[in-house]
Amino acid sequence: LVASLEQVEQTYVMVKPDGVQRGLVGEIISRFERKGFKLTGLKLFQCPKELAEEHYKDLKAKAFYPSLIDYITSGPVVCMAWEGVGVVASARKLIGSTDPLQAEPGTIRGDLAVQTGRNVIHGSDSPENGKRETALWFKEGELCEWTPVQAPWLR
Ligand code: 3AN
Repeated sequence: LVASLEQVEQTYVMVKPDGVQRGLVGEIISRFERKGFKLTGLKLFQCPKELAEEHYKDLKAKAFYPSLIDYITSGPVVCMAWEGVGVVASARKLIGSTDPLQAEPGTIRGDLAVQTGRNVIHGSDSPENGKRETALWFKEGELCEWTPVQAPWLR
């Protein structure tokens, strides 16, 4: 099965500061790798306040917005760009519900988190936001387009 180019999506996934502090980076990256998606960007990054505000601009009116900005900028995050057919919805499934107590066991939040305000990971919620957020968090030269040479059946 060869994926047509239009079906290939991009998503932006980020290990939040609590995930980095708790030493969950390898575990989280590993779940996406094992699923079979293609990593096209990866960096450890201290997020400036302005970028956090841009990323979460749709939540500006929420009461938790100031604490959300403090949380995301409290320490380094791991930024990832993943590519693949259906990667946006699939990443959301791997991640689990926003409230970790509602997230199913087997998901990242279901297995590794308790509180909504410390839910370890972010994943884009639509293909459109996947593109927007990837462009927001990565500069062009930081992304890598590559073709897996030995295992084309993984995509
Ligand atoms: P998701 O990250 O699952 O897409 P959103 O987009 O509704 O969820 O929320 C973005 C982030 O805002 C969440 N990951 C979480 O860190 C934070 N957040 C959402 N709802 C709450 C809440 N009720 N209290 C505190 N933080 C929240």
